[in-house]
Amino acid sequence: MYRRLREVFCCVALCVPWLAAAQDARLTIPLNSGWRFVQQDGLSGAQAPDFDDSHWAAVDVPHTWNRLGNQGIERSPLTNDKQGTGWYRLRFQTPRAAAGSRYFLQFDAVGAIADVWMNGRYLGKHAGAFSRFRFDVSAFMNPSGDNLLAVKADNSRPAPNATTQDVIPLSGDFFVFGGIYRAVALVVTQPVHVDLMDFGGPGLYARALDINAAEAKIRMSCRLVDDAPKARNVSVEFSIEDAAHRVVASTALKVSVSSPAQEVRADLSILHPRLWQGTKDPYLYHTVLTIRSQNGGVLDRISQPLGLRTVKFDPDRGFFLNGEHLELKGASMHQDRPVKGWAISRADQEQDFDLLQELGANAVRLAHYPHDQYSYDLADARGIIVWAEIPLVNQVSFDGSPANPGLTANARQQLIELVRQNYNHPAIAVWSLGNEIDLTAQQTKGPSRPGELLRSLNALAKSEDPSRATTLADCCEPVNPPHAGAASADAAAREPIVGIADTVGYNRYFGWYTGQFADFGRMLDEAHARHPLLPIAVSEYGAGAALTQHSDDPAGGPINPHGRPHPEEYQNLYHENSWAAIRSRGYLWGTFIWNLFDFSSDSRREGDLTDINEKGLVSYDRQSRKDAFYFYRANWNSTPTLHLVGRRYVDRAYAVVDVKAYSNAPEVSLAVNGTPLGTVPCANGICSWPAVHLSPGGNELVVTARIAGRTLTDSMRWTLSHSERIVRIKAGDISGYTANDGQNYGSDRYFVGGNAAGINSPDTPMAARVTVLAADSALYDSFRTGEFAYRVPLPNGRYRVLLKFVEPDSIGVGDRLFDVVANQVTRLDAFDILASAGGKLKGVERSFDVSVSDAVLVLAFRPHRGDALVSALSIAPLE
Ligand code: GCB
Repeated sequence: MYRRLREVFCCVALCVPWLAAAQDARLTIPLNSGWRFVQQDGLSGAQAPDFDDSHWAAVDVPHTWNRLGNQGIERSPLTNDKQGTGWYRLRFQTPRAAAGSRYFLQFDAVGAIADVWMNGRYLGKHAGAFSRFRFDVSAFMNPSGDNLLAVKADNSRPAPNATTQDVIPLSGDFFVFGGIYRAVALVVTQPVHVDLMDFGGPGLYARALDINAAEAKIRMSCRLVDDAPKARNVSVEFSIEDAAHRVVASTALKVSVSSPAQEVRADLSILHPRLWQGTKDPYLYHTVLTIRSQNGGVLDRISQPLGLRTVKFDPDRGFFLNGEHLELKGASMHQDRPVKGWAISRADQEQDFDLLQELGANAVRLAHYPHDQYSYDLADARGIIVWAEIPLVNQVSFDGSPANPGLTANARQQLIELVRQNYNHPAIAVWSLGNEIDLTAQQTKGPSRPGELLRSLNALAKSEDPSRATTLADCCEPVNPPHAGAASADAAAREPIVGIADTVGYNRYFGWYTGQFADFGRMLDEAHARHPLLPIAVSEYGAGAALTQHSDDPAGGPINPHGRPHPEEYQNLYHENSWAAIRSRGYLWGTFIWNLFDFSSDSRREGDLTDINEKGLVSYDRQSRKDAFYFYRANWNSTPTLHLVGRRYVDRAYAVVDVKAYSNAPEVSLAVNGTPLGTVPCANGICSWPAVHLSPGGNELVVTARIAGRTLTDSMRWTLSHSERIVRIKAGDISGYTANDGQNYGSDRYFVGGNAAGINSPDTPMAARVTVLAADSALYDSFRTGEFAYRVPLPNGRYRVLLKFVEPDSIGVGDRLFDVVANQVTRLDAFDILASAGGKLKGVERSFDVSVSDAVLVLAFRPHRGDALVSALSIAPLE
């Protein structure tokens, strides 16, 4: 009883520092407030205690000097993308502690290299922006009790001869924020303590040797150190507590400890163990290690999470948790936010996990580097399976040569840190060695050769943690014949990396960067056939979406993946198709959407944002869930979901529209302006009402459904600010256009057949773009071509049809001839754009009048020679 009371007391003591001090157990003092900061390259001498920092800014950590990513197509003046050095200084008092206490500085992460001084003396360097690191500062504390801590943080852009030249990541589609962007603490221990100098790890590790219904055998090991001059005997108590903190297993050993860290282990067993079962039951035990002196006093005590589970990857059947198949539906996340950058709070991380769970995901890829410990804690507590990774991204050298010893050492260090710091998290299923390390093909020194480094990292991960599988994310596996997404020309220049790790994830973007939606399933099947023994996952797939850019039909024009616009509706189409390809492939061990959140990337000028990758299902500020978020919610989450799609596209271009809702209801009813328009079944979360007629003015759309005995409703307002008798179409364009005369053209819509194309290909740089000679040249910059028709719904009546044409190709008169037939009557006969316009890239118009009597105008474009082509259609009533 006495002992139990002491344990309770020590547990309280861990949480309340002054009690801890009184008890002489470990004391963790946050050093987050009261820092001084300056961002200045080339500054020297700032580590000296008497350096004058009075003009520096007063800051608290977490902190970064960088600020990146804003709304709008211009970079905000508040942006700070400065990569270089920032200095931090903190004065603090030595806490009251027993004589002989040991002091450790603990940094949860500094971007990207930290040099640290205490009281003017150099403690050392840590290279790598994402891991926890510590210094033993016992010999550096000032006897006067006044201490000055100085930190130089350096996030110089990696380049040959830069300070970061051997620090991973060398590159990547994310910004490396500079500064002390996670917490700092001073840890005070007794001379006998659990080793804190173990690559930032907790010093206490546990793994299951065997788990069955009757018993779980757990091996606990710890690293003990005694910094006192002579060895002494201590009692090392290993115990396991259940979630209610009742001890369910324990053992104590008498150990003689001496200075170098020594490993002590014990095997414990839990009878009738309760498993950690993912979201179903994320039950957590805790391992507790208590070191006691011979008279029973607590010298050190730490606790770590313990979840009892087994994990298996099967090449044909996917992922198994505790022997049961579990379909892993996941998304990736980065760790940044507007203004705060990487200096995020626990509440931010909780919000991110809330959104992940609202989506219905049960897996997360914490990309592309170790995240804050708290994120892994959240995953443990909520039962989310984690893909954890080191920041080895895109390349292992600047010139394609194999990784040099410096970079190799850094990658190995960051991998050991990842594994040791996170070893005890049951949520982590797999260690990833890198991302798209096969991306860079022909470099100046020839093909990139990342294989050697990846193989050595794989062996290292296996020796650090034999219990977990490894993986890596591939972008560009060379295949023969090349699949639709692969750049075949440089395939030979890539060293194959698939198969180096135990499993693989494919990063693929069919219908975005490469190929068509339909290529995805085939590519996965081919990969599965090529690697029959390799468990494969989809580690990334995604498409950008801007909240303010919209399309009347996202299939109506090409998308420019690297530019603007990125209509929200395209992301919907992308995910509807991609998920359809993925969901049926039971051999995949997991799938991860790229990305749950928009994130900063300083090279991006896309959608309606600057410096942001907007493939998130949720906006950078977490305030807006994009429509595609609800598509997954409807498919993945059993919580009732009913969401009208397109609520941000309010001012509609067309009176006749398709209405769509995402829902997990079996059927949903729609009413527009109070008129019921029918109940439709929902398939794969999609419920559609084609050809809904809007009225001029405001339109109230309301959907209702019964889900699990509840009535759900959702509504939105769309306006039509012109007569339903006016239809203006910008052919071949995924987005609409307001002409110089104020007329509003919708994006390409009502077409049947043909292909969308443009005068300039989407990735033509601005300076190299050609323009059409016309009063409003933008109206001609896209077109539909081939043999095609438009079936335009219109109220019966008489209309004038105005068509706009341009000849984009270097062809001769007579090389492109086509008819335009309106409701069976030929209106343009063997029309020759070049001849009519008087030259290439010159706009030309033709108009004619038609009668509509069946509520539809069919305009057929029928080629005689070459392809038919039209740039814009304007249909307006005659009377
Ligand atoms: C990728 C990368 C990821 C990028 C993503 C994209 O394949 O792994 O870091 O952000 O593509 O959006 O292009």
